[in-house]
Amino acid sequence: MKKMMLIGETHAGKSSLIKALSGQEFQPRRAMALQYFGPFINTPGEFIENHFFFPALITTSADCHVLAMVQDASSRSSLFPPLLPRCSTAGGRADHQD
Ligand SMILES: Nc1nc2c(ncn2[C@@H]2O[C@H](COP(=O)(O)OP(=O)(O)O)[C@@H](O)[C@H]2O)c(=O)[nH]1
Ligand SMILES: [Mg+2]
Repeated sequence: MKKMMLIGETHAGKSSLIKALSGQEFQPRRAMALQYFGPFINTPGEFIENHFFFPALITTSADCHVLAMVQDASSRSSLFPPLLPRCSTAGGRADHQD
């Protein structure tokens, strides 16, 4: 099954997006842990807010086909570095055929 991992700051809207895409069955957990739900991998906001957790993000992303970077459109700042999308396709997923 193809997996989509969602990353983004706390309150960016990751859990709401999974809920919308999965038909409202998703129950987000408050615990600061990865949450697997069908094809979705939800990550805590802390994983992108604290560089201490970057290794966990990188390791988990190896298990997913799509990396969704969720950004609060009303926020004046973003933690995503401009070149992050290019880095995340460097592993060869970008030319994956299926
Ligand atoms: N206006 C607006 N609010 C949203 C949207 N998506 C999520 N929210 C609200 O933003 C807050 C944080 O959303 P949540 O999904 O818990 O963010 P997460 O911490 O990234 O999982 C909640 O109060 C949501 O109701 C959206 O598309 N528009
Ligand atoms: Mg959440």
